[in-house]
Amino acid sequence: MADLTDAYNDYASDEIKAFMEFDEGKTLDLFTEDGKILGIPSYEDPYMSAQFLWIRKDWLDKVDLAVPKSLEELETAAQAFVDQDPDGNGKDDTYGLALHKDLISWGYDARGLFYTMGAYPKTWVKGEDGKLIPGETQPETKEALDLMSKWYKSGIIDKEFALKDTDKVVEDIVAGKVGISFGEWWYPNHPLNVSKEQDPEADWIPLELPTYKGEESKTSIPTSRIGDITVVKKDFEHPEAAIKMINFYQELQKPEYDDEVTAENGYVYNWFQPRVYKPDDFQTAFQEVNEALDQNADKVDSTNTTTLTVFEGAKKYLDGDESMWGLYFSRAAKDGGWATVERIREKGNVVYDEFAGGTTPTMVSKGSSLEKMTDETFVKMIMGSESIDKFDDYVKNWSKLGGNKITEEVNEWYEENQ
Ligand SMILES: [Ca+2]
Repeated sequence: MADLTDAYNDYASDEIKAFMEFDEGKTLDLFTEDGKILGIPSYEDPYMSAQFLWIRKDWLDKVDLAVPKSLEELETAAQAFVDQDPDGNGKDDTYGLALHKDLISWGYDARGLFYTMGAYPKTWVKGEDGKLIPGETQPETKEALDLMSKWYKSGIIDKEFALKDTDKVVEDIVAGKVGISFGEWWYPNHPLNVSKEQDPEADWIPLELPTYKGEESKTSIPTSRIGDITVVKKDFEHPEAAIKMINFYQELQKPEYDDEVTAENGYVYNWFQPRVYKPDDFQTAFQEVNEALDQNADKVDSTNTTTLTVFEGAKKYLDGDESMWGLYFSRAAKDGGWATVERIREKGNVVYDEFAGGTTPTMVSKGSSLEKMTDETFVKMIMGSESIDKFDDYVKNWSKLGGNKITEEVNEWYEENQ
């Protein structure tokens, strides 16, 4: 691959350079070897993956409980959602915490609960000795599974969770069967908006991860949410051409070109590869939209397309268009989803998943069977069909069946790339 260092330094626009600096150059560093830039990555704000929780405030009010701050208080609320008929229909038909068969997934899963307890299964966090450790085999993970098995017994976790996929859990959320879900900032956009449509009383609010043993909890976030990477063939005569194209496509994404950049005008390459996206578009939108709303402005002036979309939706919502609630409450509201992401960012309550090295050789040969063993063992332990005391056996098996080798490979990568 061609060395793009000079081309980048000489030709990349100030905006592209600002994109690369958004995460202090962390992502660009992944594609830099011996000081040479070999690829220009497009990446997203890793805080988009921050886990927190959504809870029904109207149910808390019904069972006469304050907004929970600690894990113990969350447990009390969740149990009340099981026992005290929060939907008031006289039937024993609600449960506490949304969960499904994939405990570590992309939504309505157990990541937020694990992170609350300092457990980081299926991520690689830096240990005290500076080496990366696999979260799934650590004692904190055992502790979290133990708590979940207790919650399964007490009905906080649905008895059918192991038979449910994300669609089924979403059905429960929408149908008013469950009052708490760990997850991300975008939930209001779907499915919480549908929950509100079904039941206008459904008042979902976001909360940062509860405290645990008196300490603030830290969500895991990836080192980087990498998209496409632009590279140039070695010995290509004009490596700067790639940089110029990146500049060009970035420029074209600006709202001022919206009328011009249409298929009729020949712009049919909207998904062409060298697009580098603004990593902080949601953060920028949140700030700009709130500044404009605070000043009662009718318009928002921005080169960030997301700002324009969010402002328009927020205005409509504030003028009474309920169909815009999801967009408003996920992206703009000061007590909404993205606002919670910003609070987590300000406090720095994150633990990075430090491994960004792709798939190691032993992951290729053993990774999927190890994951399967992990998933099955954890679900069995929660359901009580396998004792938590067997966790140490699980760790031994995991290590022996390829886990130790994978850990070595991951740390070899880390030594070369940190
Ligand atoms: Ca009920």
